[in-house]
Amino acid sequence: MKHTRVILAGGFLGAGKTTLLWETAQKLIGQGLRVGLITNDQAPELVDSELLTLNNLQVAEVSGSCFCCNFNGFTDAIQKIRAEVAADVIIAEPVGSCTDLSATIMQPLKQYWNRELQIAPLSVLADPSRLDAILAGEHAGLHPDAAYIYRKQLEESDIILINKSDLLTSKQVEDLKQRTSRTFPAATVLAVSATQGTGIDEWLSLITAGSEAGKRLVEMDYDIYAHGEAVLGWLNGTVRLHGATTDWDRFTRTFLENLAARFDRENLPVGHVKVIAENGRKFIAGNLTGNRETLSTRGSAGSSEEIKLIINARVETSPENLDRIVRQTLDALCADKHIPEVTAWRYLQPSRPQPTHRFTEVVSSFNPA
Ligand SMILES: Nc1nc2c(ncn2[C@@H]2O[C@H](COP(=O)(O)OP(=O)(O)OP(=O)(O)O)[C@@H](O)[C@H]2O)c(=O)[nH]1
Ligand SMILES: [Mg+2]
Repeated sequence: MKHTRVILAGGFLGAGKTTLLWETAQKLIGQGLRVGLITNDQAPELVDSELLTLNNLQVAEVSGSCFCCNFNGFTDAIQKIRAEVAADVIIAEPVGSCTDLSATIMQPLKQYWNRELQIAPLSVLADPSRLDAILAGEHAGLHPDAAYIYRKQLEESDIILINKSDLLTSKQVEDLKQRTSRTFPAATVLAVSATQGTGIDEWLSLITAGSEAGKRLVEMDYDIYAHGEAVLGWLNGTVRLHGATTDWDRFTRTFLENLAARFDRENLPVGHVKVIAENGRKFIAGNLTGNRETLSTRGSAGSSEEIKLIINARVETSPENLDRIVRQTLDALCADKHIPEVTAWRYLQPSRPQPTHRFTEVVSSFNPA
């Protein structure tokens, strides 16, 4: 069977991975290529998968653990997409709190899947405001061990994509690129905007030019890494709301605003809170990638008597507290107007990463003809 190119697009929670997957898939499909996407999370019921599927993209999901702790689940997802759409390109988004991907994914892929797959360089996205703080030796509002994960993701990357460059002036972009290159000299640094589609062609050219993939392994302290993940409470829930006719755009925005106000008031750093409200094929998606100022929504779910709401929250607090805050906020908003029917609800603390494979040497990227 022909080679399928597999692109791993990592990066911390909220860096813009799913947005990049969507935008890149549109570009590649426009060029006549068949594209498949793979999402990943510690638990099922993913906003990301729903969002991409609603946009008519072919998505496979690995949920229940990260790619590195379920390498076979990851390669099964690759096989499934290859069988279903004969994909020319597969773009995979690992969990945002996951690192050590060069040792646990890139090297095993090169070692065991070299005949079927063309493995692209490890690309890691960074949100400019968090990146700016990390480069200054700060913690970007995160627990120091979560900031350790952020730094390690960049350190092991082949390509660093400074995303959301539309929020910066060109001088700020240049300055950030230079500082990033100085701190992570082994990586190629590009600026992109996943929402505007800029810089993506340059990134794809670099990938298709046959640059080396998984060029280096980095030292990783699994105690710090595990703790950096464990400080995050994780909640994935799906709820159907029935009741009075409601403007769901306003509802979703208010829900996120109330959540943000509560997290800010209680000094709980937000990794990423994402919500999608679906009214048939109409939907609104909302995100919170830090304090209340980071709140954004897009799309429109219109008005109706019923909605499906998926909530994925990653916040630095215990999962029990996160559950309490999300439930209380939703209940208060529903009041006596909506009856919430929970169809799935899980909250957890990510367990210590135990990768299926962990290579200690770099595998040559040689691709047989
Ligand atoms: N301004 C701007 N916002 C962006 C860009 N890319 C992503 N975003 C926003 O950043 C937020 C997070 O985007 P996602 O694509 O969901 O981020 P992610 O990395 O997939 O997040 P996780 O899956 O939770 O790790 C959303 O509000 C996006 O609209 C960009 O290029 N510019
Ligand atoms: Mg995502």
